[in-house]
Amino acid sequence: MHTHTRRDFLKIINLGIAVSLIATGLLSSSAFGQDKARRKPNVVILFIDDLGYGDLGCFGNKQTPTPHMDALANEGTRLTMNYVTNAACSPSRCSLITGMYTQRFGKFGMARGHPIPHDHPTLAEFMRDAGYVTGQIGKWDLGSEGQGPHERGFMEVARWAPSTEERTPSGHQKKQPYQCKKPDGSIVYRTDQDGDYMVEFVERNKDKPFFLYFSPFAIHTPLEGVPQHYRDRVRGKNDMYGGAVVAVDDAIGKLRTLLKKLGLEKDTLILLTGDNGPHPHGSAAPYAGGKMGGTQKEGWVHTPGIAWWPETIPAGQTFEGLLCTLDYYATVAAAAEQKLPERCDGKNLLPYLTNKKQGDVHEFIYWYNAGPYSFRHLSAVRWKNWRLVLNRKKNQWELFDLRKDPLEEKNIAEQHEDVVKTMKLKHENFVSTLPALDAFPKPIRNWAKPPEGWGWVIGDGK
Ligand SMILES: [Ca+2]
Repeated sequence: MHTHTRRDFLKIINLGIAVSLIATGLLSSSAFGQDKARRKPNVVILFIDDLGYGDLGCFGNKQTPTPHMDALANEGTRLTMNYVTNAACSPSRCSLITGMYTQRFGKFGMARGHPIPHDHPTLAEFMRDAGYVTGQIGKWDLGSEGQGPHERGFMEVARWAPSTEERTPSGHQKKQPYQCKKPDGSIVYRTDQDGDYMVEFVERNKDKPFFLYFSPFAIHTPLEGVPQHYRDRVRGKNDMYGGAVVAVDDAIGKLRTLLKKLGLEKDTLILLTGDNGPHPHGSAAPYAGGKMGGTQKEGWVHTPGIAWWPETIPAGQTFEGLLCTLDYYATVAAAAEQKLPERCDGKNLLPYLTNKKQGDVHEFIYWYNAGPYSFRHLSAVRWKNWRLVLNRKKNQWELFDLRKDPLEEKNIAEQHEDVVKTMKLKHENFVSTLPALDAFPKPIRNWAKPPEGWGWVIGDGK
């Protein structure tokens, strides 16, 4: 009943928007007005936890079969210079959901529990207010208490399924986060459940524009509990990690199959990426680095990207321009034909993906962490083929040509003093635009989480 009430309300809201658009003449000049068969596009963001640049077949992986993500790449565009500006999990999610360099609101590093701005719409609030049904599945890991997905714009939130626990040999109870116990006592693998939630959301909302943020816990550690049938599909010994990737691919396959069945392929924009570089069992190839000990290298912040929107974004393309996940907000806003909020740092990718513009989307991309969690602080700049990074132990800037030296083995700062000077100056200028470290209160430990249980929280996202 609750759902129907809200849907009726939404119909009225949508009708109101349509009437006002017609009245102002906006609809007649829009893509929807020119082609009556065309509806406002659905948007799906597939944001995979710890997905490395080299973890997918379409990005060169030979061990792990990922046919569904490869199909998205073949039917869409691969983004080969796709960056997260603030790894790891929590700041990366804040970047995507706010479209802002998170340091602008005081989140200089991991800083779990640091609040996201109250006076700036999350992408979910933005899309809800644009007339979309907004849905979230999986891990949240951003904002402080009171800023859960169901409180910051997501109208339909999949509850976080309870984990099972087992007793270790030493007698401790240990959670099994990928093994979820259903009310009937049966066990379901969390990634399978996340895929089923995706199907439920799309089935429920197929007749209206929807925005889905799919952020599964996979392929984050612990590397355990992956069903054998997924592991069996991986070549080589790395089958627990690879099997987790295969399971994500199968979940995405459920979405692909459903979009095809419902005839929604041409009306749906999908953006896929990872929140940070891989666990040591994963692959950042051809780059080095990732989470744990690899946070100073390219592979921690350079993730695979795929943009898919049949008949709008051409099939089989590779886009090599520099871009970052801050651009996803701007791109989604453009797809929904909405004006971007003022404080967003990203740019609309659609002119680049449809070949109306060429080159780098951002001439420079910056990394700057400060405050606690210093072991993984990163100060770096990307420009053209260059990567300038502060070696924290030596307190000196090092320069690498990623095209010739993707593993960053040869520091060529001395041979290119002019390049170093330009990039250092740009980095200083960027840092000078950020607030002081002590301008915000310290993060609280009570961070926001999705509600626990089974099924959905359905409301107004407030
Ligand atoms: Ca992560």
